[in-house]
Amino acid sequence: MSEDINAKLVASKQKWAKDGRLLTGTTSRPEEQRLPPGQKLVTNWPVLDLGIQPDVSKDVWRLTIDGLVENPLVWDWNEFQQQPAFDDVSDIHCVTQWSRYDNHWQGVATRHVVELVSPLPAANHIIMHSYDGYTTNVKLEHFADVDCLIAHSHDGEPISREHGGPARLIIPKWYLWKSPKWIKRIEFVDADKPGFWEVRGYHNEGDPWLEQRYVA
Ligand SMILES: Nc1nc2c(c(=O)[nH]1)N[C@H]1C(S)=C(S)[C@@H](COP(=O)(O)O)O[C@H]1N2
Ligand SMILES: [Mo]
Repeated sequence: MSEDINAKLVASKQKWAKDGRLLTGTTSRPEEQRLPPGQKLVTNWPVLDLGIQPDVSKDVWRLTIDGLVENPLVWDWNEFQQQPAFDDVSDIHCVTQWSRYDNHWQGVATRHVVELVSPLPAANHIIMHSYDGYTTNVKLEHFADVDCLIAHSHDGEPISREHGGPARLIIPKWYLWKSPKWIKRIEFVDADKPGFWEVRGYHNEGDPWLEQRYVA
């Protein structure tokens, strides 16, 4: 991890986790409700990260997909663009309490990635690594969900550098810390490994409907 991460910001978020801030104690998903418990709707799009926003131009960008797979691969930007296009509209929910509805994402479906690389039977989790040193972990089945993608565009515009451009993951069913910006490597593994926030008190999964913000 780079040393220029914003240590103060990390420490204060870690304290929030420890104190269980923002928890409302909700444990079910009401059918009619769109806004998860404890969230507030926003129409802007806040920026949250470790304080480093790597400048990854498309000509140096590479995405490595490896680990326990039959066909590991490295894409440059052109190869990434040549993959079947996928687009989807989803809501985003950040653990710091804001939600934003109807985000239109365009990119490449994670299901397509899984089909291409062909995971070995032992692979059961995904570790995602970013250009700023950030990592986060999800189960393979969650990574491969129908609404997940490696996105290059948001609401019709290329994803800006501050929001993780040129490409970031989008895993809409989890809080947004599970959606790494500036994606660099997608690693298939046979044992779960908590990522940056998961070792600092955040929940290992992160379902907004179950308020899986922090570990109790
Ligand atoms: N590479 C990277 N991805 C990251 C982060 C980060 O620090 N680095 N922060 C996470 C967190 S905690 C949040 S809430 C979202 C914020 O995404 P946004 O800035 O586009 O709103 O990015 C997630 N992905
Ligand atoms: Mo976050």
